[in-house]
Amino acid sequence: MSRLIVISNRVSAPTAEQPTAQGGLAVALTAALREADGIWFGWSGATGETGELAFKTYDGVTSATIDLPEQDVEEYYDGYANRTLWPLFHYRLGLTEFERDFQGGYERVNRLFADVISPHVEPDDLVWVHDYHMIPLGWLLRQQGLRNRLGFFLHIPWPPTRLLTALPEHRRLVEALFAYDVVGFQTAEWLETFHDYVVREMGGSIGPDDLITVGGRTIRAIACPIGIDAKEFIASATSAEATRTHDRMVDSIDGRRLIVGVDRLDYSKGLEERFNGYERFLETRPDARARVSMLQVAPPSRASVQSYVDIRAALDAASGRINGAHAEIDWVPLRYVNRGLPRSVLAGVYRAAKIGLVTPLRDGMNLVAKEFVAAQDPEDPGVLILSRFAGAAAQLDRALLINPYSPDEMADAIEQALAMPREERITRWQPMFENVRGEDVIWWRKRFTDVLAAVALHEPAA
Ligand code: GDG
Repeated sequence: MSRLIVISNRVSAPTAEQPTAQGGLAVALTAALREADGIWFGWSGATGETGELAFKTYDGVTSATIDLPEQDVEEYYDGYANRTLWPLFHYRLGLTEFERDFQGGYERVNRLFADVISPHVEPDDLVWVHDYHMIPLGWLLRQQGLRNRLGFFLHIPWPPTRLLTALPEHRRLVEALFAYDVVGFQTAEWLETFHDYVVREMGGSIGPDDLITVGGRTIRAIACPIGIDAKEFIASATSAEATRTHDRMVDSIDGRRLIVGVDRLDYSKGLEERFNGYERFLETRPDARARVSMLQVAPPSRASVQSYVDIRAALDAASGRINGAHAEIDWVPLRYVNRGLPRSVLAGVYRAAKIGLVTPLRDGMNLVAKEFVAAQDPEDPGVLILSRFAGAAAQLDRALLINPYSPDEMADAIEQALAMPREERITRWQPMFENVRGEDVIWWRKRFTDVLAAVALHEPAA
C-alpha cells in the first residue's frame, strides 16, 4: 500500500497534549495516516523565523509543522487566504481585497511548503493537498520534479466564472490546479461551475468519467461530499455529558421549543440574516414568546480581519435589539453565546432542539447540518431548516430548504417546523440520517483516495 501524505494549512493530528483528534477531518485523515504510515504537513500556527520542519509522532501518526514569519502570516493567511480567496469564493466581491502583496505572500508560502516538503516525499506516496490556502502547491511540487499521484480537495464553494474573473490572477490560479491528477469538490454544483470556467476561459473540454482536458493535460475532477464522523457523533449524542446538557436545556426553556444555531462567527454563515428571520417570526407571531426560545452558539474566528470584527459588532447589536424589544421579565428570545462549547455539550444541545437553523449564505458543505441530523432522537426528531445555498442541501434535501436572504421565508419555515406532526418529522429525518451515516467522513476519504490511487503516475516532462 502507498503511503499517504496530507498537506493543509493547519495540522490537526492528535498530539500528546491533545490526544483525541479534533473534528471530522482530523478523525478521517488520522485514521488513514495511521493505516498508511503517512505524514501530515502544515503550518504550526506559530509566528516566528522559519526553521526546520518539526516532526512529531503520536499514536502512530506523524505530523510535521513549520513556523511562518509575521509578514507571511499577514500576507498569505490573513491576507490572500482570508481577505481575498475566502470572500471571493463565497460570492462576496464587496468584501474581497485585491492586493499584490497578498498574492506574493501566498506564492511565497506555497513555494516554501514545496521546498521543505518535497525531500520527504517518496516516489510511491499518494499526496493529498487540502483547500484554498494551497492551490498552487501541486504545481510547485511538480517543479521540484515530483511525479507522484497528486490530489487536491476544495472545502469551500467554487465561484461562478464571472466572479472569479475579478481576481487579477484567476487564470494562473486555475492553471495550477491542472498539475494535480484529481481535483475534488464538495458538490456537483461546484464541479459544474468549475467546468464552466474551464470551457469558457481556457477552451477546455469535459469528457466522460469525470475527465477534463485543457491543452495536452487531462485530469479528473470529481464531486465528493465530505461527511462527519457519524458513528462517533451518534454515540456522543446519548453520552452522559450530552444527556446532562439535554436535560439542562429542557429545564431552562420552560416547556417552550428550542431553536438552535451553531456556527463559527463568519459572515458566510448568514448569522445576521438568521437573526433578522427570527426577529420577523417574533414580530409577526404575537404568541411566539410562549412557544420558542433560540440559542445561537458562535465562537469567534479570524479576529485579526476587519470584516470579522464588523460582523461581530453587527451581531452584538442585532441580539441586543431583539432581546430589548421582545424579552419578558422571565424569558429572553435569543441566547447568544460567543464562545466554543465542548463537542459532547454541542451534541446534547442539538438533541434538545426541536429546530436546527442552519442558514449560510454560501457554504462548501456545512457539517453542523449533518451533526444536527445525527444527534436527533429517532422516535421524536427535530426539524432541520437548511439554506438552499449550503452544499449540504444536495444530500439533506428532506430538510425545509429556504432562501436565507428572505426573513419572511425563514419565519414561515419556523412556523411550519413548529406545526409539523411527528410522523412527518420522522419521514423527513430518516433518509437524511441514512445519508449522514452512510456517506460519512471515512466514506469520503476512501472515495477520494481510491480515485487518486487509480490514476497513472505523472509522465516526466519531455
Ligand atoms: C469548512 C467549510 C465544510 C462550531 N462551533 C463549535 C464547534 N463547531 C464545529 C461544528 C462543525 C465545525 O465546527 C464547523 O464546520 P462547518 O462545516 O460548519 O464549517 P467551516 O468551519 O466553515 O468549514 C465547510 C468544512 O470546511 C469541511 O469540509 O463543510 O463548508 O466552510 O464540526 O460542530 N465545535 C465545538 N464547539 C463549538 O462551539 N466543539
